[in-house]
Amino acid sequence: MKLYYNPISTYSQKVLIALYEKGLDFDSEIVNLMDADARAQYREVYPLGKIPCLQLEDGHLIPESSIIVEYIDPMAEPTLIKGDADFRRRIRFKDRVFDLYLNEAVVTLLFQGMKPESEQDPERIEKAKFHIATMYSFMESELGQQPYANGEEFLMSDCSAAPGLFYAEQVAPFAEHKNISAYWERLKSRPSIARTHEEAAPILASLFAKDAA
Ligand SMILES: N[C@@H](CCC(=O)N[C@@H](CS)C(=O)NCC(=O)O)C(=O)O
Repeated sequence: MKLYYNPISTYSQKVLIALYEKGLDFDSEIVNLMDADARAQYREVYPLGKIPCLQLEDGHLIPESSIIVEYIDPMAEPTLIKGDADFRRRIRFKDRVFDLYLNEAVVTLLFQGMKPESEQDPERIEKAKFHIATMYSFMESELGQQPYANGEEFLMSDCSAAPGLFYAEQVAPFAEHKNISAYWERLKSRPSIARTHEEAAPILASLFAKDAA
């Protein structure tokens, strides 16, 4: 199987974390979303142009990060979506809200912050800040009771939380939230997550160098 992705893309990182946790072999192709030609070329593969997307040997496509994690989950340990139907629902719920209200909101702040102030959208910024504050309050309370998003074990919901928190350190610092900070230290120390940071670092460094030029 082959993963279309980019090391700095949050949704790609979520899938990479799951693949690295499981030690699965896969081919990969980096899609440069900043390049119009590369974007057009990738739309020939997946018309929506979204990454990540997993392509199977027979050419079948599996887009959408959560669906990819669900697809690979039975292939190897550790299992990332487990338990009875209600517990699995809880894992999926956290995966959803981390995607929609943490990850999306953090990326909005990141992109808005790259624009000159006159081109920023105050309404989008305000909504993103509201979503992040609400998520931080929810996470701080939940993580007071348990080390990982859904309890004692690292699961799909943690794969989803990590990429948002990675960028949140810059645009929505959470140092005052002691439980989230401890959770982030716990996540960062996992080899799967550290590896995604190492792979993103050179691309992020070159982006910021261009910004500074
Ligand atoms: N719901 C999708 C979201 C994927 C997504 O928005 N990926 C971003 C990169 S992190 C992307 O492909 N953006 C390009 C675009 O929107 O055209 C998932 O979970 O995979």
